[in-house]
Amino acid sequence: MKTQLKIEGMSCEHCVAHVKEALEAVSGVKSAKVNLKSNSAEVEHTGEVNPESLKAAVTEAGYTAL
Ligand SMILES: [Cu+2]
Repeated sequence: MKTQLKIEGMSCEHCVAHVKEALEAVSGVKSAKVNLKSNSAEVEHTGEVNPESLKAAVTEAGYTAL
């Protein structure tokens, strides 16, 4: 499964790495592609992952996910 997220609050590649790490730490997430220019993330995960938990991980890392 794939989930697209809008990410707010990223300003540099460090932020991108931080968000990617946070998303990939969620159990059931296979990979996350985070794009600074489009302020978005594409997360590939198993069906057991609730999109809300992806947003929560981004929030915990200090950014905003929509
Ligand atoms: Cu940054």
